[in-house]
Amino acid sequence: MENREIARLLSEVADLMEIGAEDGFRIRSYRNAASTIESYPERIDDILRNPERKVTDIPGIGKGIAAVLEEIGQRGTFQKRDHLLEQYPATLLELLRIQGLGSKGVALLYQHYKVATIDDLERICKEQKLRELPRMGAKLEEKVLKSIAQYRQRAGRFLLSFGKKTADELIPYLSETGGLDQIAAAGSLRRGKDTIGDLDLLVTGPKAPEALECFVNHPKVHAVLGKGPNKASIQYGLEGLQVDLRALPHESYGAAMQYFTGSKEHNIILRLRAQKLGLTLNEYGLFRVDNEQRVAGETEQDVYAQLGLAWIPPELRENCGEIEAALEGRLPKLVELSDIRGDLHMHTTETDGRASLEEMAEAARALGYEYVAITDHSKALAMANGLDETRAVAFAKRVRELNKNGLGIHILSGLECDIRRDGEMDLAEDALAELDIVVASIHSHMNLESAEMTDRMLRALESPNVRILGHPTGRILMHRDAYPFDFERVAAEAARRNVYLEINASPERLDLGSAHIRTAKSLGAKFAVSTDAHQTKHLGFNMPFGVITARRGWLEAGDILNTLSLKQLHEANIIRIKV
Ligand code: DGT
Ligand code: CA
Ligand code: CA
Ligand code: ZN
Repeated sequence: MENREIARLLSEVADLMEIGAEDGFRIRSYRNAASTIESYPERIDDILRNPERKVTDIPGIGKGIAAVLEEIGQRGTFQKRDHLLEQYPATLLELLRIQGLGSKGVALLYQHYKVATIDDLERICKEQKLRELPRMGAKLEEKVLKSIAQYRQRAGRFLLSFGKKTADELIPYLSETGGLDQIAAAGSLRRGKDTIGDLDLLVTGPKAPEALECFVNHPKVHAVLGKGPNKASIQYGLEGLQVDLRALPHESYGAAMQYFTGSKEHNIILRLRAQKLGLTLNEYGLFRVDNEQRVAGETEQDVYAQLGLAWIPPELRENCGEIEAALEGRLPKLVELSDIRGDLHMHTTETDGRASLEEMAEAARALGYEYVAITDHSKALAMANGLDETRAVAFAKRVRELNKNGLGIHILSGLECDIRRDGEMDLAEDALAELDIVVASIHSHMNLESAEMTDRMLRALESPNVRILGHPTGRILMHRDAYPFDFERVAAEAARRNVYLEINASPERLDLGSAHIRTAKSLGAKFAVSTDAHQTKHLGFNMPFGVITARRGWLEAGDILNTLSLKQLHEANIIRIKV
């Protein structure tokens, strides 16, 4: 079993224990183990099978969890889980994803009304029976119904990062067939959408039929949905992501990439344009209508060029003005990963990160960065052992010392300072003033009314020490929507006060998203693309998702703070680097 699957079993059990109101300490031990295992670099299965190794050597894995892991290794499940699944239907786990209920609410609904599925829950709300339960009311019914609608909308979608990982497993696997000319991902993955519905892969080459065969026989295939001479579809892995693979003739590769990259809306406009020019465009090529002669197809560049257009980067292909811009020669020169000179949001073991400052610095140096800001949490996040004023000031001093000796990369002393409910900074301004850079973020009281939330954020922007507004909308993809607030007012005010809006690159957030980025840019705002790394590997893994999101927001390098060199940051007086 893969680590990811083991982690899922453990965290599901923790969820069920929570529904059963079991001991919090034990629940936490399952959760911690799940998160450790999920990101553990070695396969737990391999360690279990090696008589010379012990899983208890892994930090955070005690004897109790070790026994559970042994059992999972032997029979794919464990006693505690079996026992819970006798008590509760597994479908309750899905109910936990509906906002507003929590484990206590789910337990109550199950005890009173035997609510076990989303459909049951919807019915109870519509029949106005939820409000009859203790501490629940009509307002909650409304909220739950709204949340159910949102849940259904996003069900069946997957994070972009998950699509990327899957493509990174399948593409090398298929390449091993040999005899392929091209193999690539198209669809929403190539456009960099924050979530994807399915994965679309294309191959060309003499051995493409063999690749299709190989594809449906991949060991992680959960189900084969269809297979023909030129196309196959599978459900991949436990999560069941659908993957479509299409085999095409070499001369159609560009046209097929164009067609299957989409978006559908972009393609519709493109086909209309072809028609106007007496051409017809499909996945096999661009053809003249009168004599059916092929005018383009082998490369995307040719297809766009024959339509009188500059090649349009996939991230822009959403029919949001990109075709007009291409026609008029005013496509933006989008920011690229190689433009990024540093990372301005990350955590260390000082708070809830997994690596030390030195380890993070070294990993960032290896990525070729010139600088990083270490931005641990502030004291309001007591669970994460957030920094108070004394620790923050001491940290700033420590960083100044470190930079004297030099770690091969410049360290900026930073803080991710909580924005309190009233918009005040969690730490006193004179302490914040000691730091090189302050990211201000909301981590609490996320259920305020729109007006109150807007005031809170405007108030936060007044702090003279805040340079970046962290994950500005608070969304968690497929879990939590952006909180309601007047985004345009906040973005305009941020622009006026020279506060940069974060594009948080962690794949669960991607916050700001592309629509907000475009709105903010039109209001004069500037941005920072940051990883919010909590361990070394996030630094390199997250950043491309942030950059692709920035590109979807039409951003150029000049819109982004961390494309500047340290010298430029210093000279522009954006960051007063303290020495
Ligand atoms: P997804 O999978 O929901 O995240 O989004 P896409 O964009 O990957 O959509 P998908 O997988 O249904 O199709 C891939 C691309 O193929 C799509 O972006 C455009 C093209 N395509 C698929 N079906 C149609 C269609 O009926 N008409 C047109 N014009 N293009 C289509
Ligand atoms: Ca797709
Ligand atoms: Ca598809
Ligand atoms: Zn953070």
